[in-house]
Amino acid sequence: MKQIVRLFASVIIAAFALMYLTSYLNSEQGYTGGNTLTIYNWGDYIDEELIAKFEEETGVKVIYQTFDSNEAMLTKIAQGGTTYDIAVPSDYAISKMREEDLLLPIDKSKIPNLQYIDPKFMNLSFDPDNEYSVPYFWGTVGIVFNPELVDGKTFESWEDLWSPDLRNDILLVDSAREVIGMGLNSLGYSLNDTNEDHLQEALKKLNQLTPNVKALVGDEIKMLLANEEAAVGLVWSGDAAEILDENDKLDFVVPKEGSNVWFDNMVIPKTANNLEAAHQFINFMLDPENAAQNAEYVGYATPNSEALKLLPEDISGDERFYPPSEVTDKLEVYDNLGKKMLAHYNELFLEFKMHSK
Ligand code: SPD
Repeated sequence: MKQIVRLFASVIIAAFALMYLTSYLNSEQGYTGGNTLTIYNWGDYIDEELIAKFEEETGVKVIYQTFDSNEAMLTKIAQGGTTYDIAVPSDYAISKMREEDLLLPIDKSKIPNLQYIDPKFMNLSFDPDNEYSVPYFWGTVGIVFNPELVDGKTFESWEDLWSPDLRNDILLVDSAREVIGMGLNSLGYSLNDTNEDHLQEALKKLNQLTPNVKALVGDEIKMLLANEEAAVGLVWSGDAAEILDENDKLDFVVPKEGSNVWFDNMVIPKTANNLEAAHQFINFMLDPENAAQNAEYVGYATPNSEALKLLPEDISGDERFYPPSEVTDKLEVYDNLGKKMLAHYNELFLEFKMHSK
């Protein structure tokens, strides 16, 4: 009898362990069930208090996962096996996801707060009519520098990064389009250039930068620059805003040859499970108070004109992070260069990374 009880107990324990393991693996892979919402966003890109507020207001449980590049996000969603309800790709990645039929159309009747988005962020070329995406944050790419560590040097031009005085003193954001784009821009080429000679010239130019490159890093770039572990960084504008908030000795510029202006939008992947909650979440993030809280927390520029009015003037009036249209009109948006060319950009980036090791 004792043996039967022991066997029964072991079966029960094994069943509970299996249930726990399955639910853990499911949440790790973005599988959802019940009233849950699985979000796939960039790291450090939301005020987590807003997730708690959304859960409280709606009763929906959020499973939150992060990525560190459009390329990583695209690969994961394209390979299938995940059921993300929301993802936050950038411009060219949205165009690619539309092309590969990875997105569901947005039901705008469920997003009344769309009225607060400044029209200049709507109907952009990567998603005309915003059929598949809703603006989240936008920004530029530029140089953060610490005037005290660079002997008063200025960074008006990308070329300034190649100065021999900056040996082992530059951190680069670990992202293919940004780094290859910088190489192309430094030579006066478009950051969407597909001419093989120009791309090879850009790679050669970038390889010459390697003595100055201390490391290619992800979100840690903010902490490293704020803590003065390096004098200079190639960063996204919102990260720069956060760095300067931590250490006001530093400054941020967009070099004169030009740079990238980018847009990160919320989308609903085709494999989503909870469309109702996905629309609820998008609408929630567009509520002006929530959008302002989020923008103040993460440091990135909000496309929400009502939220902008709620931000302190020292944030909304800072043209380094909210550049006017006269400035952004001269910058380029990344094009969707097509599968083959995007893969080629990634290969060139890997070659550069191998060279800088
Ligand atoms: N830590 C959040 C970073 C988000 C940056 N998105 C910019 C994408 C530019 N293509």
